[in-house]
Parts: sequence; C-alpha cells; structure tokens
Amino acid sequence: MSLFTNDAFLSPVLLKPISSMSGKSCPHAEQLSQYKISQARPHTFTTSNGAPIFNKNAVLTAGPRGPMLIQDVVFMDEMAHFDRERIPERVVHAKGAGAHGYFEVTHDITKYCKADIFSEVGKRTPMFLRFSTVGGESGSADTARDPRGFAMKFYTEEGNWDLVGNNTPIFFIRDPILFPNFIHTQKRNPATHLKDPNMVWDFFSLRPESTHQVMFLFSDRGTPDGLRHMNGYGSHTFKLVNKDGEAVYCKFHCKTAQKIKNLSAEEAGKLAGTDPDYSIRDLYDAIEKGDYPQWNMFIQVMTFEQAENFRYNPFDLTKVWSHSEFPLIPVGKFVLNRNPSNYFAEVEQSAFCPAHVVPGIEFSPDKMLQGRLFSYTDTHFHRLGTNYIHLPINCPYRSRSHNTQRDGPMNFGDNQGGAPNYHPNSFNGPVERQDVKESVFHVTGDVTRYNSHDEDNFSQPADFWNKVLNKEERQRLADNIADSLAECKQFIQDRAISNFSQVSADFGRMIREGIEKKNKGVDHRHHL
Ligand code: HEM
Ligand SMILES: *[C@@H]1O[C@H](CO)[C@@H](O)[C@H](O)[C@H]1NC(C)=O
Ligand SMILES: *[C@@H]1O[C@H](CO)[C@@H](O)[C@H](O)[C@H]1NC(C)=O
Ligand SMILES: CC(=O)N[C@H]1CO[C@H](CO)[C@@H](O)[C@@H]1O
Repeated sequence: MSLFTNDAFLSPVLLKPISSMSGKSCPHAEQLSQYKISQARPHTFTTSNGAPIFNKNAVLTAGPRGPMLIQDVVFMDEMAHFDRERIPERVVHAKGAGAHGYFEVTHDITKYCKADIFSEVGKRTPMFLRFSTVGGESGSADTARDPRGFAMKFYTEEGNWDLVGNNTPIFFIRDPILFPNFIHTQKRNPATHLKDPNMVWDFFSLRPESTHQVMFLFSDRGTPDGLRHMNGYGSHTFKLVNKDGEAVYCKFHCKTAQKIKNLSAEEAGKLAGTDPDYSIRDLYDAIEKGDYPQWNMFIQVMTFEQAENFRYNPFDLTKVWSHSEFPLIPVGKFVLNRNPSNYFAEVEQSAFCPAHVVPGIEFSPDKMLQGRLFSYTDTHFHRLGTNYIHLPINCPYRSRSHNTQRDGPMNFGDNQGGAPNYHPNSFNGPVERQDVKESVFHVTGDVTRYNSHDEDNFSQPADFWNKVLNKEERQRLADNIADSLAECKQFIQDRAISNFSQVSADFGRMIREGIEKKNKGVDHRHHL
C-alpha cells in the first residue's frame, strides 16, 4: 500500500508551488517525484518494530462510532513517537541549511601546519557545512539582518576538525562571560515575548567594543543575498603547529567564489514576509542543478614575536588583522556538491564544536575562543544527548574513536566491543602517539577578572567608515541604524549616538538626522 493513497494527503494546498519564485522546474519542487522514480516499488508499511500493517487509515474501535481500544498498538506506536518528535532547537543559530562537499589543498602550508588535511597539494577531505542566522527561531526569516553562521566540519584522517565561524571576521564582544546576556538582548523580551530594540541598543551602547561588528551588521553586508554570496571567517586567532613543533598564530578566511551579493534593506524586509526560506531554497536548488558553490580558503599568519610586540591585542575578537601587514596566504578551496538527503538527520543533528581540533591546529589565548571551548559540547549533551558524537553526521568516520568512553543513553554501534575500558592496561587497548603532542607554551600573569578598559574600541570602526565605505554605503549604514534606534528611549539613542560620533562626527550626525526624519512620520514613539 502506498503512503499516499489517502486523499487527505493530496490537498490542493500542499500541491501548489509555494511561491512564484519556485516554479515547477525548480529542483526542490521535484524532490518527491525524484523519490518516486528512485523507489520503483513502495515498501510495505510497518510498525516501528518492523511488523507489516494492514490499515493505516483507521483506529481500532468497538463499533463504527467507537470508543477505541488501547490494544491498537499501531496507533500508539505512531502517536507516542510523534509526541517526542521535536528536540530543543539550538539556543542560537537555530535557522539553518547545510550541505556536503570536499576541501582540496591548492597551496602547500606544511611549513606552518602539520594537520593531515593540509598534508599535500591536491589532497581532498570530505566536509559538511551548515549556514545559519543567529537570533531567530528555527522558523524565522532567512533574510533577517543578522550575522550568518558558517560552520565547517572537516572529516580528516586524524579526526574531525570543526571550524565554527561566521560571515564576519569580528564579533560584538571580547569577553565570553557577556555572551548569554548579549544573546538575551537579541532574543525576546521576557515579559512581552517581543523583539525589543531597547534591549538591543541599551547593550550595544553600554558596550562600545560592539561598534565594529554593529557597523558591519547594519551595512549592506548585514543582509547577504542567500548563503552562497558571502564569505566565511574562523574569526578567532588560532595556532598552527608544524611537524617540528614550531607554532604561529593564524586567522582563517574563506572567500566566496560566487562574489559578494547583498540584499537592500527593503528587499530583505519584503522577502522576510513573502519568502522566509529564501536562502535555504537558493542553496538547495543551486546544488541540485549542479551549480556547486565554492569558497577559497586563506590564512593570515603572525609569529609569536610579532604578537608580543603588536600595537593592539591580537587575540581581541572585535578587531581584524591588517591585510597589508599580514597578507592572505592561499591554502585551498572547498566545494559544496551534495544536498543532505534528510534534513533532521544531517542538518538538525549536526553538532559543531570549536573544541574539535586535530593535531597541528590549536587554540590561541583569545578569551572568547576559550569560552566557546566549554559551551558547545555542553549544549550538545543537552540538545542531542551524551552519545551525539556517534550520530553518522558527527562521527569521525575516517579515523574512528578508540578510547575508554562507554555506555550512556542511546549508545549505538558495538560500544567498542570487548576492548578494555580502562587505561593503562596490558591487553592491547588503544595506545598514545608521541608525534601529536600539543605545542608547549608559556604563560604568566596575575589571575583576576580583567576589564578590557584599555582596549581601543573605535579605530577600526573609523577605518571601516573612512576607508571601506563609499558615500552611499555610509548613508545606508546610518539610515539602517537610525531605523532601528528610532524605536528606542531617548537616553539610549543619545548614548549610542555619542559612541558612533567617536567613529566619525558625520556618522553621529547622520544617525541623528535619520532618527528625526523617521520620527516625523511616526507618532507612537516612547519617550523617556
Ligand atoms: C563566548 C562566545 C560564544 C558562545 C558561548 C557560543 C555558544 C554557542 C552555542 C551554545 C551554540 C549552539 C550550538 C548547538 O546547539 O549546536 C552556538 C552555535 C553557533 N555559534 Fe556560537 N557562541 C559564541 C560565539 C560565537 C562566535 C564568535 C562565532 C563565530 C565566529 C560563533 C559561531 C557559531 C555558529 C556558526 C553556530 C551554529 C553552528 C551550527 O551550525 O550548528 N559563535 N554558539
Ligand atoms: C555589498 O556590500 C559590500 C560591503 O558593504 C559592498 O562592498 C558591495 O558593493 C555590496 N554589493 C552589492 C551588490 O550591494
Ligand atoms: C572600550 O570598551 C570597553 C568595554 O565596554 C570599555 O570598558 C572601555 O572603557 C572602552 N575603551 C576605551 C578606550 O574607550
Ligand atoms: C566616546 C563615548 O561617547 N563613549 C561612550 C560610549 O558608551 C559608554 C558606555 O555607556 C560610555 O561609557 C562612553 O563614554
């Protein structure tokens, strides 16, 4: 019996193309038809314990009008599983899309890094990439003004390496203790359950180190046109180690080969209503059509001596490294060439973690990176469970794990069979490898909670304003900020403008004018 013999499934609403942009010829609209072609004959319908089912259209009842019987195990089997279908969505980056592909080395960087993935030019490593927005729920609009997550998982022969980045080289804060509070301002007000610009701008203006990222966010690049037309960045400073144990600091850059394309604020706003899954569909269809998106990977390298003497903290995530002083060094490319065959299994259950590194790639002292090393596995245990790393999308299938971790809920596979579950042992349990020792480094300093008060918050934002943006782009940036800030209390506006004026007096003035212009047309402002 086919799954679709019940006419209720064939409602005209479900069969209608979902929008004018998704005509019949688009690959996503053909998915079910393709399945039908691949599955020449339907399987027999079964219960979860694999027993064939006679009728899936009616419950077991005593007489035609009921009541129903608790011995209808076909019903109970179905309903009890349905009742548990949802898992917690990601606390951030809940809305996303993912795809499979490969990374290929194009340039030799073995003098900096011994990681297996970079071992020779031409070497290919399978990968999975998940893109996301940050603040919205899993049903929120793709075109929101928000950073985009750019999470890469490389299945190397020496373990999985996760480079969990964004489409911005910088971030809003430089101390991880602020992250949960910062995110609360991006989410819903606890009383009204509404997005609340007062929360957003209160926080931004109280933490002026956010200025750089806020300017990126409210510029044209804050609303990328889909997921293929934006760059990805590791953002943090990392450490690369070569086979002689020599280390350098590094940043990762992934440049789109499709070139940067942004949506205007108007288009992005309109699409948020008419086509909230704009980016997911664009990625799916491009890959299905064989138009495989590609990014080119580069590194910037800084020696320990350079870092020691640098004019600002090279581990400050609110700042970039100058490209003229630390030029981009080409490394490789990656291509996304296969859509997931099941969204939940491969995308929703994918779990990326900055702590997942491989020999040759290590951490810098960046406090934000250090804070993230704890957070991700912790959330994965909650979101997916103790054995989330055994799931096919997460498991290091090219190296396999051999260790003394055992058991836990939903342990699947052979649980490492009869191998000793203690170490050391005399029975050929797994042994250590001498050549993968972490690099040795020296730290000193008084242990306390350091305020980042001596850090400069405005020089790089001023460079962005003066040297990167042209006249029209500056105007759009000021207008986009004004549109959002206009919803806030006067004292928050004043404080934010005072901060933006440190970037450029013009900038502050243009935002002020934008707010005044907007207020003329609006009468429901909430003054102090
Ligand atoms: C202290 C700072 C941060 C903390 C505590 C933090 C924490 C988290 C948490 C708990 C998740 C949900 C993970 C999951 O459910 O699988 C997440 C997702 C994510 N974070 Fe962060 N985050 C921080 C900063 C950053 C930064 C600076 C970046 C980028 C450079 C970033 C990129 C991402 C991405 C891309 C995802 C989504 C991963 C995916 O697609 O599954 N985060 N973060
Ligand atoms: C997208 O934004 C970037 C950064 O502001 C800008 O350089 C570029 O010209 C914009 N492109 C389009 C097509 O809007
Ligand atoms: C930069 O911002 C930090 C954090 O908000 C603040 O403590 C500090 O005083 C600011 N630095 C300068 C030089 O204004
Ligand atoms: C230069 C300037 O106006 N900076 C202000 C930005 O906001 C912080 C936090 O409120 C103030 O302390 C600064 O004076």
